Amino acid sequence: MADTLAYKILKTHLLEGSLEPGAAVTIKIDQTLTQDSTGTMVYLQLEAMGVGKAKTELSVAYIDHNTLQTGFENADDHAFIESVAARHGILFSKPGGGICHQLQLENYGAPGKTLLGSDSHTPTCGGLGMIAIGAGGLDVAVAMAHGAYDMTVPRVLGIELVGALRPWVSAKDVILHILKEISVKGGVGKIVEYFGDGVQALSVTDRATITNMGAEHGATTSVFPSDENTRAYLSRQGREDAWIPLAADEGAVYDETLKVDLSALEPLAAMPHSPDNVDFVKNIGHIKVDQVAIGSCTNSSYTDLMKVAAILKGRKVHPDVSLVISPGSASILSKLASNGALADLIDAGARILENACGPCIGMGQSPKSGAVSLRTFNRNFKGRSGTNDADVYLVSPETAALSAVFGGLMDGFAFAESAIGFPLPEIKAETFERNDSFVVYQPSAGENREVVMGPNIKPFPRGEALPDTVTAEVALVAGDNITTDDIMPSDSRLLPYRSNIPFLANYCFEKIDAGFSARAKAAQAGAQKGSVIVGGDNYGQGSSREHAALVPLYLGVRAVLAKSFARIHRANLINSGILPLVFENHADYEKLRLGATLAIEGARAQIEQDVILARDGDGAVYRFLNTLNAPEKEMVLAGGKINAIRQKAR
Ligand code: MIC
Ligand code: SF4
Repeated sequence: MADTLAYKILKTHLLEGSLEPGAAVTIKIDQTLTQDSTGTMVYLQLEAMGVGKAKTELSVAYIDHNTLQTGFENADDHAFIESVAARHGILFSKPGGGICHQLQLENYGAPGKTLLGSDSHTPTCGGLGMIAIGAGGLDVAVAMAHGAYDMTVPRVLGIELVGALRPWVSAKDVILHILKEISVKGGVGKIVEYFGDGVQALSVTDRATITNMGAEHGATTSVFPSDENTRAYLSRQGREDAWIPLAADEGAVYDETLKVDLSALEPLAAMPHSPDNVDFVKNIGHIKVDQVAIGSCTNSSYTDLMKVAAILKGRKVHPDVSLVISPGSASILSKLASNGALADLIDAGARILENACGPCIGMGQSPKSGAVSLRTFNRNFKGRSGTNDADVYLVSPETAALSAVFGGLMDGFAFAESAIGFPLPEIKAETFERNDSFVVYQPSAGENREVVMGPNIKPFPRGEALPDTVTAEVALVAGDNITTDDIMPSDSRLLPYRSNIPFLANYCFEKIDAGFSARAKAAQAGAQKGSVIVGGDNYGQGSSREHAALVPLYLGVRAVLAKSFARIHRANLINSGILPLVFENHADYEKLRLGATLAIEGARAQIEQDVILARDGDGAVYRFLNTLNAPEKEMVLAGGKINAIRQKAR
């Protein structure tokens, strides 16, 4: 049978189960990555498993999110991660080396391999022809302990690319166009596979921009073929030996297809406050801009920054604009320094930040009140910048740089046609010296290395076995597309506490309902002994942070009742022993009010049924679809994944 590229890679990694859409399978994981803001939980969990050297071919622990170090907390987390990495033979990438996804692409990604990462943008390496999946921290810890990952087989959406991009239009516009077409939930349950003649017109870093932002439409991952462009990229990174050619079989059939004519695309922007709220830059008009931020794992490659430098060379950043740039890696910054582009950026008035996530996760550079901020990043959820009333637009590096000069949102096409327009120079691909200065190679599993744990690192909460009757109070009714940033906000104030769940618990849902935490605590201490959260469609979209499940677990949340769930968050709830239940009748969502009580009687037996019934205080019965597969049922019954693993071992 002719296979899609995605299924070809999955087939060579299949350990258990059969590759059919919707089936539960276990696949072999070749590589893992963690970053520091999810990493402390991962390594606490890995330590709790009592295993030795990581079973993967390669595992890397990056420090890139919490690099402000405003107090001892971040630095303590780094030291903890470094010590555990040493115990398990995991490479440690120090702060300053760059952003995990960019570094993985440059230094370790390889076509045909699988990668599991505790960050939702792990699919960046899909640009190299890998199956790279973002997951909750516990799943990544298990992958390191056992070299395997349990997943539901996705369907494959084939996106055929034809034509080639015109100047001033770039990979960011391709993925913004796709988000406009399929929305923030259009990829859920799917792998997006790119094919067609247009693929060859895109470099590996262009492809990585597109697969990176596949996280925003909710896909399990996105993947490009591995071709001569892939070989050239790897060879420029000094790793041609990692190259193999890979593509879908001739005649492969996709579950769905979509066609994108690259030559027809124009500069686009995602408007506040969602990555799929996309329109043409020319339609949005020349709105005044206060801040421009260039970087993030989506658009911080050498080519991206060279384009920015070429646009800024000899020009000045508009007096009303603050332009900040965070390069993707130390190698990129070093190259910009040696070829003079860094001077062009600085001379134009750009503020150069550390090679890290920085403003993308609200670690500094929050814009002023009511500001318009243009960002080359991937998420513009309300408040994520650290300024709740800021309007964040997501754009390409070209659009960002031009707009920084003009002080307003600027369409590259209009610029190119104007008297001052100039052709965007072709950026010459560069050969890179590998920069190992930020990587600590752990020679062997130093199991005797002591784990270094600062006072901010608190134990993670553990679930309890599902009781026979679950009683709970509705502690929150939320709308559609609730993000994990809504559930567990992250910014420079809260990110230092990623290893301190009790502290974070005070801020759960803070931005959308500041009373939630107190209500959940009261329900936990009261007669119902716990609470439920009611949500709309695509509940839990966005990041992979399992804090969005661990904090509710700590607060006594027993179930989330929603119209539908985002993939990673659903898995994180189950891993924590929290029931994700899907409304059978969406009209019931309207009926459940804050403070209502609910009882799921015979919950342990009901877990085996297709429909789970809950009764409210007035006797009304609500019906929920049970979407749990067999291993997921075991986890919910046991009160989470770690308990289930322990039970199995016994
Ligand atoms: C994000 O972009 O939201 C993050 C911060 O990288 C998260 C991980 C986290 O919350 O630590 C993600 O994308 O998974
Ligand atoms: Fe870091 Fe932003 Fe990428 Fe998340 S999306 S990994 S915060 S750069």
